[in-house]
Amino acid sequence: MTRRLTIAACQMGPIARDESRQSCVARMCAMMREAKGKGADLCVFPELALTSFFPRWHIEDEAELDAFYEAEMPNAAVMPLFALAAELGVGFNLGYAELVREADGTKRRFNTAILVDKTGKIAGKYRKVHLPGHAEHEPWRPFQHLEKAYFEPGDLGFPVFETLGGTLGMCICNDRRWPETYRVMGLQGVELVVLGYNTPSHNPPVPEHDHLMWFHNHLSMQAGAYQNGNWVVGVAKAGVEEGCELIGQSAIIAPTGEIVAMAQGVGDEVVTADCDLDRCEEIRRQIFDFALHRQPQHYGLISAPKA
Ligand code: CDV
Repeated sequence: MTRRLTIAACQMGPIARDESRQSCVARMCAMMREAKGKGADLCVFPELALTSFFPRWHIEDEAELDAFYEAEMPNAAVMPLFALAAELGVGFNLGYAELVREADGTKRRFNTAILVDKTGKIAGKYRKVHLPGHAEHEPWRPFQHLEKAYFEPGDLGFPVFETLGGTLGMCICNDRRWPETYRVMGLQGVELVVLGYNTPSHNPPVPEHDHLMWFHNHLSMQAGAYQNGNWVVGVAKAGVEEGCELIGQSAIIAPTGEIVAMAQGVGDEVVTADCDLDRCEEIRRQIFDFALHRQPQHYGLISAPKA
Protein backbone atom coordinates (compact mmCIF):
# COMPACT_ATOMS: atom_id res chain seq x y z
CA MET A 1 0.00 0.00 0.00
CA THR A 2 1.26 3.47 -0.85
CA ARG A 3 2.45 5.63 2.02
CA ARG A 4 1.64 8.87 0.18
CA LEU A 5 -1.59 10.69 0.99
CA THR A 6 -2.89 13.71 -0.85
CA ILE A 7 -4.38 15.83 1.89
CA ALA A 8 -6.80 18.70 1.35
CA ALA A 9 -6.98 21.49 3.91
CA CYS A 10 -10.58 22.64 3.36
CA GLN A 11 -10.69 26.06 4.96
CA MET A 12 -14.12 27.62 5.50
CA GLY A 13 -15.02 31.25 5.41
CA PRO A 14 -17.49 32.67 7.95
CA ILE A 15 -20.68 30.84 8.96
CA ALA A 16 -23.52 33.18 9.86
CA ARG A 17 -25.54 32.57 13.02
CA ASP A 18 -28.62 31.83 10.96
CA GLU A 19 -26.85 29.67 8.36
CA SER A 20 -28.31 26.17 8.26
CA ARG A 21 -26.34 22.95 8.65
CA GLN A 22 -27.56 22.00 5.19
CA SER A 23 -25.85 25.08 3.78
CA CYS A 24 -22.59 24.33 5.66
CA VAL A 25 -22.67 20.73 4.47
CA ALA A 26 -23.29 21.86 0.88
CA ARG A 27 -20.22 24.12 1.13
CA MET A 28 -18.15 21.20 2.47
CA CYS A 29 -19.44 18.87 -0.26
CA ALA A 30 -18.40 21.39 -2.93
CA MET A 31 -14.92 21.52 -1.39
CA MET A 32 -14.75 17.74 -1.17
CA ARG A 33 -15.53 17.47 -4.90
CA GLU A 34 -12.85 20.06 -5.68
CA ALA A 35 -10.40 18.20 -3.43
CA LYS A 36 -11.16 14.91 -5.18
CA GLY A 37 -10.45 16.66 -8.49
CA LYS A 38 -7.00 17.44 -7.09
CA GLY A 39 -6.48 13.80 -6.12
CA ALA A 40 -7.29 14.11 -2.41
CA ASP A 41 -7.45 11.10 -0.10
CA LEU A 42 -8.48 13.11 2.95
CA CYS A 43 -10.33 16.42 3.50
CA VAL A 44 -9.72 18.28 6.76
CA PHE A 45 -12.49 20.67 7.84
CA PRO A 46 -12.48 23.25 10.68
CA GLU A 47 -13.47 23.09 14.35
CA LEU A 48 -17.26 23.36 14.93
CA ALA A 49 -17.78 23.33 11.17
CA LEU A 50 -21.56 22.92 11.17
CA THR A 51 -22.49 26.21 12.86
CA SER A 52 -21.23 29.66 13.62
CA PHE A 53 -18.68 29.76 16.47
CA PHE A 54 -21.37 30.04 19.17
CA PRO A 55 -19.09 30.33 22.28
CA ARG A 56 -18.76 34.00 21.35
CA TRP A 57 -22.31 34.53 22.62
CA HIS A 58 -23.70 34.35 26.15
CA ILE A 59 -26.70 32.07 25.66
CA GLU A 60 -28.95 31.56 28.67
CA ASP A 61 -31.79 29.71 27.00
CA GLU A 62 -30.97 25.98 27.09
CA ALA A 63 -32.98 25.10 24.00
CA GLU A 64 -31.26 27.88 22.08
CA LEU A 65 -27.87 26.50 23.18
CA ASP A 66 -28.82 22.89 22.40
CA ALA A 67 -29.63 23.90 18.83
CA PHE A 68 -25.89 24.31 18.15
CA TYR A 69 -25.12 20.67 19.11
CA GLU A 70 -25.42 17.32 17.33
CA ALA A 71 -27.22 14.64 19.36
CA GLU A 72 -26.10 11.93 16.93
CA MET A 73 -23.44 11.51 14.28
CA PRO A 74 -24.05 11.02 11.44
CA ASN A 75 -27.46 12.66 11.30
CA ALA A 76 -29.74 13.68 8.46
CA ALA A 77 -28.09 17.07 7.94
CA VAL A 78 -24.57 15.67 7.51
CA MET A 79 -25.52 12.49 5.62
CA PRO A 80 -24.76 14.10 2.23
CA LEU A 81 -21.13 14.56 3.32
CA PHE A 82 -20.82 10.94 4.50
CA ALA A 83 -22.47 9.70 1.29
CA LEU A 84 -20.21 11.82 -0.90
CA ALA A 85 -17.11 10.60 0.95
CA ALA A 86 -18.12 7.01 0.23
CA GLU A 87 -19.03 7.80 -3.39
CA LEU A 88 -15.74 9.60 -4.10
CA GLY A 89 -13.55 7.41 -1.88
CA VAL A 90 -12.30 10.35 0.20
CA GLY A 91 -11.88 10.39 3.98
CA PHE A 92 -12.59 13.46 6.10
CA ASN A 93 -12.08 15.09 9.49
CA LEU A 94 -15.00 17.10 10.85
CA GLY A 95 -15.40 19.18 13.99
CA TYR A 96 -18.80 19.62 15.66
CA ALA A 97 -20.46 20.26 19.02
CA GLU A 98 -21.53 16.95 20.57
CA LEU A 99 -24.46 16.57 22.96
CA VAL A 100 -24.59 13.33 24.92
CA ARG A 101 -27.68 12.36 26.90
CA GLU A 102 -26.85 9.96 29.72
CA ALA A 103 -29.36 7.29 30.76
CA ASP A 104 -30.46 9.45 33.72
CA GLY A 105 -31.17 12.37 31.38
CA THR A 106 -28.01 14.35 32.25
CA LYS A 107 -26.61 16.30 29.33
CA ARG A 108 -22.90 16.26 28.56
CA ARG A 109 -21.32 18.56 26.01
CA PHE A 110 -18.06 18.15 24.12
CA ASN A 111 -16.16 19.96 21.39
CA THR A 112 -15.61 16.93 19.18
CA ALA A 113 -13.93 15.83 15.96
CA ILE A 114 -14.25 12.62 13.96
CA LEU A 115 -12.19 10.89 11.32
CA VAL A 116 -14.23 9.25 8.59
CA ASP A 117 -12.60 6.72 6.26
CA LYS A 118 -12.97 6.33 2.51
CA THR A 119 -16.03 4.09 2.91
CA GLY A 120 -17.87 6.77 4.87
CA LYS A 121 -17.43 4.95 8.19
CA ILE A 122 -16.37 6.75 11.39
CA ALA A 123 -12.84 5.49 12.11
CA GLY A 124 -11.99 7.67 15.09
CA LYS A 125 -13.32 10.21 17.54
CA TYR A 126 -11.63 12.88 19.67
CA ARG A 127 -13.00 15.31 22.28
CA LYS A 128 -11.12 18.59 22.82
CA VAL A 129 -8.99 18.43 25.96
CA HIS A 130 -7.73 22.02 26.30
CA LEU A 131 -10.72 24.35 26.52
CA PRO A 132 -9.76 28.04 26.38
CA GLY A 133 -11.79 31.02 27.51
CA HIS A 134 -13.98 31.46 30.58
CA ALA A 135 -17.01 29.89 32.29
CA GLU A 136 -18.93 33.02 33.33
CA HIS A 137 -20.40 35.83 31.25
CA GLU A 138 -17.82 38.64 31.07
CA PRO A 139 -19.71 41.65 29.66
CA TRP A 140 -16.55 43.81 29.38
CA ARG A 141 -15.38 41.68 26.45
CA PRO A 142 -16.30 42.75 22.91
CA PHE A 143 -17.21 39.08 22.36
CA GLN A 144 -17.34 36.10 24.68
CA HIS A 145 -15.28 32.90 24.60
CA LEU A 146 -17.48 30.58 26.68
CA GLU A 147 -15.98 27.22 25.80
CA LYS A 148 -15.50 26.50 29.51
CA ALA A 149 -19.25 26.94 30.01
CA TYR A 150 -20.46 25.12 26.93
CA PHE A 151 -18.13 22.09 26.95
CA GLU A 152 -16.45 19.79 29.42
CA PRO A 153 -12.84 18.70 28.85
CA GLY A 154 -12.55 15.72 26.56
CA ASP A 155 -12.49 12.31 28.24
CA LEU A 156 -10.94 10.24 25.46
CA GLY A 157 -7.30 11.29 25.79
CA PHE A 158 -5.30 11.64 22.57
CA PRO A 159 -5.92 8.34 20.75
CA VAL A 160 -4.39 7.45 17.38
CA PHE A 161 -6.11 5.47 14.66
CA GLU A 162 -4.84 3.09 11.97
CA THR A 163 -6.72 4.33 8.94
CA LEU A 164 -6.10 5.63 5.41
CA GLY A 165 -2.83 3.68 5.32
CA GLY A 166 -1.22 5.51 8.24
CA THR A 167 -1.35 6.31 11.96
CA LEU A 168 -3.58 9.35 12.38
CA GLY A 169 -4.51 11.51 15.37
CA MET A 170 -6.67 14.55 16.00
CA CYS A 171 -6.70 17.59 18.19
CA ILE A 172 -8.80 20.76 18.13
CA CYS A 173 -7.79 24.42 18.01
CA ASN A 174 -6.32 25.42 21.40
CA ASP A 175 -4.85 21.90 21.77
CA ARG A 176 -2.42 22.79 18.98
CA ARG A 177 -0.61 25.23 21.27
CA TRP A 178 0.26 22.55 23.86
CA PRO A 179 3.38 20.44 23.30
CA GLU A 180 1.86 17.57 25.29
CA THR A 181 -0.83 17.16 22.63
CA TYR A 182 1.65 16.16 19.95
CA ARG A 183 4.01 14.29 22.27
CA VAL A 184 1.31 11.99 23.63
CA MET A 185 0.34 11.09 20.06
CA GLY A 186 4.01 11.02 19.01
CA LEU A 187 4.68 8.38 21.64
CA GLN A 188 1.97 6.29 19.95
CA GLY A 189 3.67 6.66 16.57
CA VAL A 190 1.35 9.23 15.04
CA GLU A 191 2.27 10.19 11.47
CA LEU A 192 -0.40 12.77 10.76
CA VAL A 193 -2.19 15.10 13.20
CA VAL A 194 -5.26 16.85 11.79
CA LEU A 195 -7.00 19.75 13.48
CA GLY A 196 -9.45 22.55 12.93
CA TYR A 197 -9.48 25.96 14.56
CA ASN A 198 -11.49 29.16 15.18
CA THR A 199 -8.94 31.75 16.29
CA PRO A 200 -10.02 35.37 16.72
CA SER A 201 -7.38 37.90 15.67
CA HIS A 202 -8.20 39.88 18.81
CA ASN A 203 -7.55 38.37 22.25
CA PRO A 204 -9.39 40.67 24.69
CA PRO A 205 -7.31 39.84 27.84
CA VAL A 206 -3.97 40.43 26.01
CA PRO A 207 -4.57 42.80 23.10
CA GLU A 208 -0.82 43.46 22.98
CA HIS A 209 -0.52 39.97 21.43
CA ASP A 210 -3.00 40.64 18.63
CA HIS A 211 -0.29 41.18 16.02
CA LEU A 212 1.22 37.81 16.99
CA MET A 213 -1.89 35.63 16.47
CA TRP A 214 -0.80 34.55 12.97
CA PHE A 215 2.77 33.92 14.11
CA HIS A 216 1.71 31.85 17.14
CA ASN A 217 -0.63 29.80 14.96
CA HIS A 218 2.15 28.55 12.72
CA LEU A 219 4.78 28.52 15.46
CA SER A 220 2.77 26.00 17.50
CA MET A 221 1.93 23.69 14.62
CA GLN A 222 5.40 23.78 13.08
CA ALA A 223 6.96 23.00 16.46
CA GLY A 224 4.51 20.14 17.03
CA ALA A 225 5.37 18.67 13.63
CA TYR A 226 9.15 18.97 13.92
CA GLN A 227 9.54 17.98 17.57
CA ASN A 228 7.63 14.76 17.03
CA GLY A 229 8.39 14.05 13.38
CA ASN A 230 4.80 14.03 12.11
CA TRP A 231 2.74 15.83 9.51
CA VAL A 232 0.31 18.47 10.85
CA VAL A 233 -2.66 19.79 8.92
CA GLY A 234 -4.36 22.77 10.58
CA VAL A 235 -7.54 24.18 9.05
CA ALA A 236 -9.22 27.46 9.90
CA LYS A 237 -12.67 28.82 9.93
CA ALA A 238 -11.60 32.25 8.78
CA GLY A 239 -12.78 35.72 7.90
CA VAL A 240 -15.16 38.10 9.62
CA GLU A 241 -17.85 35.95 11.23
CA GLU A 242 -20.68 37.85 12.91
CA GLY A 243 -18.38 40.86 13.41
CA CYS A 244 -15.49 38.81 14.81
CA GLU A 245 -12.34 38.46 12.70
CA LEU A 246 -10.94 34.90 12.60
CA ILE A 247 -7.46 34.22 11.28
CA GLY A 248 -6.89 32.03 8.21
CA GLN A 249 -3.49 30.60 7.31
CA SER A 250 -4.67 26.98 7.06
CA ALA A 251 -1.50 25.02 6.54
CA ILE A 252 -0.05 21.63 5.67
CA ILE A 253 3.20 21.13 7.58
CA ALA A 254 5.86 18.50 6.95
CA PRO A 255 7.66 16.55 9.72
CA THR A 256 10.61 18.88 9.15
CA GLY A 257 8.42 21.75 10.37
CA GLU A 258 8.21 23.29 6.90
CA ILE A 259 4.91 24.66 5.62
CA VAL A 260 4.38 22.95 2.28
CA ALA A 261 0.99 24.49 1.45
CA MET A 262 -1.06 27.35 2.87
CA ALA A 263 -4.39 29.03 2.20
CA GLN A 264 -4.11 32.39 0.51
CA GLY A 265 -7.39 33.96 1.60
CA VAL A 266 -9.97 33.85 4.37
CA GLY A 267 -12.88 32.24 2.53
CA ASP A 268 -13.80 28.70 1.49
CA GLU A 269 -10.57 27.41 -0.05
CA VAL A 270 -9.10 24.00 -0.84
CA VAL A 271 -5.33 23.63 -0.48
CA THR A 272 -3.69 20.28 -1.20
CA ALA A 273 -0.31 18.68 -0.73
CA ASP A 274 1.15 15.30 -1.45
CA CYS A 275 2.25 13.98 1.97
CA ASP A 276 4.65 11.06 2.19
CA LEU A 277 4.05 9.48 5.60
CA ASP A 278 7.43 7.76 5.41
CA ARG A 279 9.10 11.17 5.75
CA CYS A 280 8.32 11.00 9.48
CA GLU A 281 11.27 8.62 9.75
CA GLU A 282 13.73 11.32 8.64
CA ILE A 283 13.14 13.14 11.91
CA ARG A 284 12.32 10.16 14.11
CA ARG A 285 15.48 8.26 13.22
CA GLN A 286 17.96 11.10 12.82
CA ILE A 287 16.95 13.74 15.38
CA PHE A 288 14.20 12.72 17.79
CA ASP A 289 14.76 8.99 18.16
CA PHE A 290 12.49 8.56 21.18
CA ALA A 291 13.79 5.07 22.08
CA LEU A 292 17.41 6.22 21.96
CA HIS A 293 17.37 9.76 23.31
CA ARG A 294 14.35 10.45 25.53
CA GLN A 295 15.08 10.78 29.25
CA PRO A 296 11.60 10.44 30.80
CA GLN A 297 13.01 9.99 34.30
CA HIS A 298 13.56 13.77 34.18
CA TYR A 299 10.11 14.63 32.83
CA GLY A 300 7.96 13.63 35.81
CA LEU A 301 6.68 17.14 36.51
CA ILE A 302 4.95 17.22 33.15
CA SER A 303 2.50 14.52 34.11
CA ALA A 304 2.26 15.24 37.84
CA PRO A 305 -1.24 16.34 38.95
CA LYS A 306 -1.88 20.10 39.00
CA ALA A 307 -0.87 21.78 42.30
N1 CDV B 1 -11.32 27.83 19.51
C1 CDV B 1 -10.18 28.04 20.21
O1 CDV B 1 -9.71 27.16 20.92
N2 CDV B 1 -9.61 29.26 20.11
C2 CDV B 1 -8.44 29.67 20.85
C3 CDV B 1 -8.43 31.16 21.08
C4 CDV B 1 -9.50 31.57 22.01
C5 CDV B 1 -7.09 31.64 21.62
C6 CDV B 1 -7.15 29.26 20.16
O2 CDV B 1 -6.28 28.70 20.83
O3 CDV B 1 -6.98 29.53 18.97
